[in-house]
Amino acid sequence: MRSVRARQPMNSAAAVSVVLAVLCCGSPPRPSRPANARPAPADTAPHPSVPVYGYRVVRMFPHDREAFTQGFTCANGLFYEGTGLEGRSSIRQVEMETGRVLRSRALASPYFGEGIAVAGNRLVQLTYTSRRGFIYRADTFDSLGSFVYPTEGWGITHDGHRFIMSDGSPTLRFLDVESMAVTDSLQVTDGGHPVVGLNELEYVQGQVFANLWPSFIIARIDPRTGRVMGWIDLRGILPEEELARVDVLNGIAFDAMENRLFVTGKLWPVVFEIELIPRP
Ligand SMILES: [Ca+2]
Repeated sequence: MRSVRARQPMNSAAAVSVVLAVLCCGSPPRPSRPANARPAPADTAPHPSVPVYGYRVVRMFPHDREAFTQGFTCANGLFYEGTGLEGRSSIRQVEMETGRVLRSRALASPYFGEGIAVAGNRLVQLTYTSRRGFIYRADTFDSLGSFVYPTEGWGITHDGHRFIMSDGSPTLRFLDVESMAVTDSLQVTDGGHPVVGLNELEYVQGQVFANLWPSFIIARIDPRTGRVMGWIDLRGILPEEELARVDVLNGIAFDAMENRLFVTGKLWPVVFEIELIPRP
């Protein structure tokens, strides 16, 4: 299954049309995908009763076009990024202003790197189908061990007390920060309907932001109830001419110190700092 995502980068234009259909019609055609591909959020019709946000680009930062971004976060004035694909997976410390990789550590095959989160001086990295995660010192990337979990690994974030992880289904799981054991789980719903495709995560001021694979849409989730409290629509953030060269939106980072929100994606040329604009 992992080769599907590796060898068949998602067609962003197709995803946009799917999401557009969802937003406009509520009953979109299913995209043509291999039977074993990950689920699309075609069943995830943003509920009209919750706010929809557009965006304003505040600033753009360089991003490595070769980085198949699977995890993205912000700590200590730096970006931390996890990249995927077998043989190309890594964790990175990145200087915000320049995009320069200050430190990196490769993840050996056959592991396929996925989401990352930083808690204190620990960086946690998930893998796609191996059901094993890795723990590193966030400052040196020295190994601190590994842990196992019962599902695929997609996204992970830290809410100050627990890790929260996704596996592409509507379920978020909560992990104890010391034992890394799953202690709780939650179904994410919108208008009573499960929300599939939850991918890269970021804890932002009491909510879990999750970008939905494969789309330009972010769900704002109440981590107490699982309910979607709002949708962020990032369609149009990349110029048309870039869409054929990149893969999907897959990175949300929040700088809690300066209240800055960043997004990027797989093979994207830039990181966008954005401000959310409520739509009437
Ligand atoms: Ca993140």
